[in-house]
Amino acid sequence: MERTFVAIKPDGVQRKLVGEVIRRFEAKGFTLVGLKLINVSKELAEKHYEALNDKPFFGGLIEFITSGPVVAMVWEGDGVVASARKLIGATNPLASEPGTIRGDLAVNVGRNVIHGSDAVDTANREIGLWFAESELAAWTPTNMNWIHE
Ligand code: DAT
Ligand code: MG
Repeated sequence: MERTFVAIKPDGVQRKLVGEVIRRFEAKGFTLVGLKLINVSKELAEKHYEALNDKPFFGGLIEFITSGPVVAMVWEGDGVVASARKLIGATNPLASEPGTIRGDLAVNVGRNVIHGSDAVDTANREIGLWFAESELAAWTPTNMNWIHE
């Protein structure tokens, strides 16, 4: 089953949006298989955002993501990687569609509440970076037959 990495950034935690974000993923029909609240080290932040290390905003991004606790999650489901990106919305919240998390809850690209992996291979890399295998729980929700035919 496909998995993706999702993180509620320090702004989302400070703004008490953790429940709101989890509610949306649960209501959609995805399954939570990993969850922890952590202060992110500079080392982990830099590895996570490695692909952006030549961008002018990289320093600010690392400072932001390490500025307070982050809720790191792994969600499971058919097509969850691409679907999570749709639930999350465009990177710039002013361009995100209403109905998306960023579109409904944010206004600034540097305070866009949530991260979601952008592809299946990225998701696997990010899950491995943030979680030990022993921190992930494989389980089958009892309502599965009411979500999938
Ligand atoms: P996304 O988080 O939608 O996958 P990304 O991977 O391109 O977007 O960038 C990672 C984060 O970096 C993004 O959520 C917010 C920040 N960021 C991206 N572009 C930015 C910009 N032009 N100015 C400031 N921060 C930016
Ligand atoms: Mg990205």
